[in-house]
Amino acid sequence: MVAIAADPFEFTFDPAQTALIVIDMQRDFIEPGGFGATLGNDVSLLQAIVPTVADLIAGFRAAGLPVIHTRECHLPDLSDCPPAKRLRGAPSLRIGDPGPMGRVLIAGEPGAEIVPDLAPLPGEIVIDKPGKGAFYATGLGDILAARGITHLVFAGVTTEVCVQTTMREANDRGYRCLLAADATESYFPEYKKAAIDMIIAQGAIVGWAAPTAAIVEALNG
Ligand code: TIU
Repeated sequence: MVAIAADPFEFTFDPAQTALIVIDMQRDFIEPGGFGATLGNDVSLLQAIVPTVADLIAGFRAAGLPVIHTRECHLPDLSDCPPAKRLRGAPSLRIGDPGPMGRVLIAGEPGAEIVPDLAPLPGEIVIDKPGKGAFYATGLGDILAARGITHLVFAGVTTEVCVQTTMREANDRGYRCLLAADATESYFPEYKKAAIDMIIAQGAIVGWAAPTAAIVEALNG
């Protein structure tokens, strides 16, 4: 077992039963002209964590542990995109509309790809998900069960939307969940802080949080 100094208390795990889940580090959320920007957000905040997420991924790869990437995106015919999602609010472009990085949030379009600095290696698992949570309507649960994974480390965007939703899904399924606090970001810094506070409150009611450097050192130290 390995131990990491974490909030609200030490996180212990067997590396052989641990995987990294990198949530939605896609051009559509991180680059101008994509889904995040169409919702009115400043994407530069999210760009800033790319090197830290790269360090975390490198640490898992160096330790020979699984790296699982997710992408929020929809089928080209939008059959997996509820109208309640597509018609929400007043974005400048809706899901499926043509934009500067292809059709917004559609699988196979340039905007739905993971940013080049964090590109999955051949053989790494990539989960396309229609919802905010990575367990909903995907094979993630079966993939983790087949590999005997019991502990999950999380990174990616955005903290209070897809990352928190997925951590809550995982927590309810019995996984022990650690968030790499500097490898996740929100368009709203106050929501990032609030999400982490909620996750670790009440004795890790959803999970733990620790810095990337501590996680990488524990894996490879
Ligand atoms: N809008 C926002 O903050 N997030 C999303 O729509 N998806 C993810 O968090 N990936």
